[in-house]
Amino acid sequence: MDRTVFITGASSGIGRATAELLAEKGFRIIACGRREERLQALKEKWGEKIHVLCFDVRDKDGVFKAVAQLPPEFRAIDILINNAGNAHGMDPIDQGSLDDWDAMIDINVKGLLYVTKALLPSLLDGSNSHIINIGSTAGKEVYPKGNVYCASKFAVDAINQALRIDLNEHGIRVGAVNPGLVETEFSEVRFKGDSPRAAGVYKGFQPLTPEDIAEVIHFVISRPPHVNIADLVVMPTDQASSTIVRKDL
Ligand code: NDP
Ligand code: 8X3
Repeated sequence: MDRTVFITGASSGIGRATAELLAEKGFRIIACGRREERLQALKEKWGEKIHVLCFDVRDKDGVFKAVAQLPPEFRAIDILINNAGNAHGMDPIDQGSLDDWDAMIDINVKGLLYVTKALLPSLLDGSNSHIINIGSTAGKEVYPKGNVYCASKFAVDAINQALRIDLNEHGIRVGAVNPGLVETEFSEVRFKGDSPRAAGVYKGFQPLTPEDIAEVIHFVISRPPHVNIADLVVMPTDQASSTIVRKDL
């Protein structure tokens, strides 16, 4: 197995677990994020299979420069996993912070588009290329105070469909994996380092782990070339919808 996977947001959570699982399965990984030391730790663990690429997905020029700097052995990308993203804040819309709104639209939507655009020449060159977009149950159902985060994930859903339509004639597979509640640094970021509040999100029920989603992503990318899993929702058993979670508090 020598396919090359470009993963954004590989420094933490779902992206890191996916980078680790795919490295173990023999894929070559381009591990992206802003926190270089975390990505270097991945490289130290997995060696030559990992190439570290540090950039902020909001930085349009930085994205294209980073991709242009890939060494020859990592230039032919087979699989793009658009995973980088976060929620910033959780407020009723009349009290929302404009900076939080900018962050979510700039990272989750525009950043995903920049990375995809930068990699399309390589993906179009390949014969079995695949794009996986990490959406969310928040991109299927709006929940109270989810407003702009949900909007950003609804946009990911639309972009996932649009890419599949526009790239159909090129034979590129495009699909989304939409997780429900996964315990990662997601809520730490959303609540700006308020750890007790973040931990509270996952109390009283069994959330998904990042490894659960990594396994699903591996399943999706290891289907035969004629099989495209277009849109997949994965929730903890204790979760029935964005707002209905069975808790034993
Ligand atoms: P984490 O906070 O653990 O990981 C987020 C990753 O995104 C980090 O690696 C971070 O890297 C990267 N990232 C964030 N902002 C930027 C940026 N501006 N430029 C480059 N990279 C960035 O959260 P998750 O693993 O949970 O989130 C991963 C994806 O899964 C997100 O798209 C999220 O919306 C989605 N998701 C999460 C769910 C959950 O319950 N946890 C459920 C459904 C979807 P760094 O900070 O080093 O740049
Ligand atoms: C993350 C899932 O429900 O916290 O996308 O918004 S949720």
